[in-house]
Formats: sequence, structure tokens, C-alpha cells
Amino acid sequence: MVELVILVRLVELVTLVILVLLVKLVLGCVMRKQIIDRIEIMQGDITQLSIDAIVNAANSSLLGGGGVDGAIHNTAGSGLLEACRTIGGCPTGEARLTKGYNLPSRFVIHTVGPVYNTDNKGNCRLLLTSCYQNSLSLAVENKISSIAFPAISCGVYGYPVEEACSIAVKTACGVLANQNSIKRLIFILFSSENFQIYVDYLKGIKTK
Ligand code: AR6
Repeated sequence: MVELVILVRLVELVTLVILVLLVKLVLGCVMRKQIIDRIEIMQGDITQLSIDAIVNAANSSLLGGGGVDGAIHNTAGSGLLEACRTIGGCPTGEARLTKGYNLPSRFVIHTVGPVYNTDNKGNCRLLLTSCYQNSLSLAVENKISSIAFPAISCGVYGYPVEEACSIAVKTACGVLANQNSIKRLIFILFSSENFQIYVDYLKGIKTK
């Protein structure tokens, strides 16, 4: 009799544990879908996007340069350069906000990615993660609900795109999981090769 009661209790306990695990699994899937549904991958020119904010892969002077930085300054016009002059630079991994001036986007978030260095990969990873985290923190503070990122550090600064892509997407997912004010987060890639790398990475996450 006593054995039977213990057996029943054990079955009840195992059923409860299985139920809790199932609920956790379903909730995890729903949450992951809610995060991934807010992320878009696009191919094109970031300067043409009519959204709240675009992110600039700048250098620490914030006074313009080539690549995406040059394209953003060219389209935004001299007002952006004047605003950047008053900021007085930005250390690697940090981010600063300006208006968008002649750009279709309202704001530009300038961040400075690391120059890739194979001897110091760990630090590069930390700094690139900070670029995404700090840019998104500025977006949240300024009630920016749509934001687009280029592939920070993947041009002149030489970061391998596959690695940079996983850092970018993982960091974005981590931030989106903890706040709901950002409704649309775009990764915009200039080349079709980089676009495909991001598309494949996101597909991989969705099917995990
Ligand atoms: N829209 C979207 N992506 C672009 C665009 C564009 N209009 N133009 C280039 N890209 P890079 P970095 C892509 O070199 O590696 C500057 O001189 C490009 O194909 O612009 O962080 C700054 O002043 C690449 O995949 O930035 C710094 O000195 C990605 O944007 C330095 O370059 C980033 O390439 C920063 O280097």
C-alpha cells in the first residue's frame, strides 16, 4: 500500500516536471519568435533609409572618412560635420547621437568599431559587442523605434564578416529580449555576399 502511494506521488512529480519544462519550452519559442520577427536583413545603401536612426561606422575623430561614413556625411551635408565637431570624438566601442540633417533618417548614431587584430580577437569581440549595445542603448534612451546598422568594422577595419555577423545578431537579440521600444531593427549590407551571410545566419537561428 505504502509503495503504491509513493509510486503515485512519483508519477505526479514527474508529470509536473514535464509540464513545467514544456511550458518553458513553448514560452521560449514564442519569445524567440517575437525577437527575431523584429529583425530584418536588407541589401542596399543605408543613406536611403527613411527610419528613425541609422548607425554610422565612424572613426574616433567623428569627422568623416570613407566607406559608409563618407556616404552618410555626403548625403547628410555640412550640418552633420558641424554637429560632429562639437562632440569632440568618440572612443572605440562607444556611440554618440546627432540629428540626420539632409538624410531621410531623423538621427544618426555614430559608433566606432575596432580595427580587427588577429592577436587580440577577444578584445575585438568585446569592443564590437559594445558598439551594438551602446548604439541600442542610445536608441532606447531617445525613443527610437526603428534603427538600421551597417556591418560595423567589416570594411576598412577588416573584421571577418561571419564573426561580426554573429556578434551583431546575438547582441541585438539580447537587447531586444529585454525591451520593447525598438520595433524594427535592420541590418543593411552593401554587398550581396555579406547580405547572404546575414540571411543564412538568421535562418540558422530560426531553425535552432
Ligand atoms: N550602406 C550600407 N553599407 C555600406 C555603405 C552604405 N552606403 N557603404 C559601405 N558599406 P566601412 P569600417 C559597408 O569601411 O570597416 C571609414 O573611413 C561596407 O561594404 O565603411 O567600420 C571610417 O571613417 C562594409 O561592409 O567601415 C573609419 O575610418 C561596411 O559598410 C573606417 O572607415 C563597413 O565598412 C571604419 O571602417
